[in-house]
Amino acid sequence: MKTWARGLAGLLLAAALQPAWSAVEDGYELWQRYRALPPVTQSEVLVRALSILPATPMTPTLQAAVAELKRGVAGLTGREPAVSAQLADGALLLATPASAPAGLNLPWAELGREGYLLRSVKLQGRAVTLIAANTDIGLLYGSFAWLRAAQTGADLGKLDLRSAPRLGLRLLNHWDNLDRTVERGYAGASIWDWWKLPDIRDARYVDYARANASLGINGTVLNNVNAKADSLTAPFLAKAAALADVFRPYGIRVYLSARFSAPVELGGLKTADPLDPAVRAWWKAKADEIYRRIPDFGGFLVKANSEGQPGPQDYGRNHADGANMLAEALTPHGGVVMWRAFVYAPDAGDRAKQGYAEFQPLDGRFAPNVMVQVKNGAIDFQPREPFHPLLGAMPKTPLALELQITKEYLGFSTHLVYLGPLFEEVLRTDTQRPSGVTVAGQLTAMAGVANIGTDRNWCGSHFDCANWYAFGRLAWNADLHASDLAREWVMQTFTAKPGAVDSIVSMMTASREAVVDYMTPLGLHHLMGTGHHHGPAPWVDNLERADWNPVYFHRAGRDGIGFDRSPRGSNATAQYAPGWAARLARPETTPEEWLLWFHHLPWDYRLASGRTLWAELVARYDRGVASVVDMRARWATLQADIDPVRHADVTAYLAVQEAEARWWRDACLAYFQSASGLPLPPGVRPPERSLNDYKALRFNFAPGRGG
Ligand code: BDP
Repeated sequence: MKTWARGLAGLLLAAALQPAWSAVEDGYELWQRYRALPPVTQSEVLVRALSILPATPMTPTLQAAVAELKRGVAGLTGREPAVSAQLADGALLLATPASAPAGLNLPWAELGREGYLLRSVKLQGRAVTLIAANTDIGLLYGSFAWLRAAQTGADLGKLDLRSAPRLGLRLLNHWDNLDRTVERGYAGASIWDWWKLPDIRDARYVDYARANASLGINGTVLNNVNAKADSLTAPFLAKAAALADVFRPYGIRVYLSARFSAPVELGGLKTADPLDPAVRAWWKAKADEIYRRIPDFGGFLVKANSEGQPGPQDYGRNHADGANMLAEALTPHGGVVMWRAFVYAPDAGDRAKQGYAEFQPLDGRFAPNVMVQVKNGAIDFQPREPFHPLLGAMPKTPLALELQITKEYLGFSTHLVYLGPLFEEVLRTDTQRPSGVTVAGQLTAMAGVANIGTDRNWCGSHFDCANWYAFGRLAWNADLHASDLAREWVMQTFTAKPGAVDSIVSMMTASREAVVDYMTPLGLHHLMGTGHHHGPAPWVDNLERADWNPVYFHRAGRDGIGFDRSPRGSNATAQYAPGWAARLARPETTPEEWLLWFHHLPWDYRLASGRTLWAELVARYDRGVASVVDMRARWATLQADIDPVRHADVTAYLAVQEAEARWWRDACLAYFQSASGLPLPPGVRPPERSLNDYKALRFNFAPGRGG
């Protein structure tokens, strides 16, 4: 070979060995990128997916499953499998009990309506992979599971995997307004283009459905819990129906947030009293109208008598009266009501106690198709909260757990905070009602407040998509581990290179503890800026309602810091099961992570570390900042492993996060020092600016305030 030709061949070889970054690595494809696998894995996938043998009859859902398998295999291997009616070696065989070849003895009953089984078998002498389920939606979930297995290093020749969700309802809650603003949205505008619907159906709706179905999410509440009655008018129902049509093949039902006063606003009635026959008739007629348009409509989500929303208490009725009226209207159609327990009245004592106080006595009084939807903690989606005392305390009422995927209080979409560990922490907590029954064990449904918007990468940052992913996977199976989910997500989203995967997973798993440390360590909570919740503002004490002020929550002064919820204080601890109540009543037995949530302690109180409370607080703020510095350094080492565009995006975001973590640390220490009157421990860096400088900062146009 001529020298120049050898040179060229060398160059070409070098180019071939370089990871082939695609021009479209902008995050849009989420964890469904299906980029070419390394050659060895590629041939492994190829021999297992030479052809697809679909079940019959061919429904739209099955079509979606086959299309996804084709798309996935084509992307991963460069060769699209043929769809065939012949059983051949290397076939992916999609089977339901009706279409399965004779002689297959499978545990169909255990798969339920939505579960699936993946198994490598020999059938009539052929080596095939079975994707089996009782329904077409089970087959769709199974197809996604097979694609996940192919991308995350499973041995595709020895598959034997069975999975069925324990929770029947796994939902996203969109806090999207009809004008396309999004309450607590940090990823652009609402993806629902209400104005152009129902005629224009954005292609993005299909990709939204594919992403959700790949996780097993089977419902979506389209509009904000702070609802406008307009969402129940005929034009908007037509728009919701168009979305429902797009989502139906993917097993996703549409739900709406309902405004309790709609009979007055839309129906011209004088009252929305749930015991008034005319009001009941109005809701029945409305439900009938909705089901005429959306035959598989899921039901209503309701925020009532909370933060100014109308509700049954406006008429001297209780939450059960309100919820049961809506339930009655939905019952003939099989719909459900998800009635939120996020309520707190002004000046009614400890805000953390109010949800339990209003709802627990109503246990047993709700109609069977009502679920009470409870946030994971009793205040509001903080970086860390103890589990909500209602979880486990309403044994006669189906409970839905509400988690927030959008990071309202955790640095919006600019901070890298992987929420898997937060979700796992609450799901795994033993409620002791009775002992050994975890929060997950008390649930009927899970709802995640979505972080999705029109941003090209869907969630406002690449890493925030991992939170959507982790929520969906945990809603399907709460026994999964956050770190395993991070690994799956990284392998599908960024790279499968082992060292890089480990590095990114460790960044992700450390990130939740980091944000707790640099924002609200040791059980502190709600120190965020007024209204928008951006940045530190522990000094705020002038808001209309006491329980909107950070000073109400931390109570820092010369004598110490923390909210006394022990029996000597508000006695919120008594709302927990006796074992927990006894533990939480005393600071020595309260988990240190929750210490200042439950106790007001002197600054010289000694912690397990041997440090005083003041020194520990300072150390935690410092640890949080150090952890972000470490994340940044790790990410910098990954430049060769990640495509340049996304690597640069994350690099820029981490710089913002580090600056804001320092700001949080400095502003909080400056303020708490002014409260404690204590000097900083020796060697500790003083805050960069004066407390007054931090107090003077304003963020008038911070995102997420909604319309
Ligand atoms: C808080 C949000 C507010 C929501 C409210 C809710 O700040 O925007 O409307 O919760 O959950 O987290 O209803």
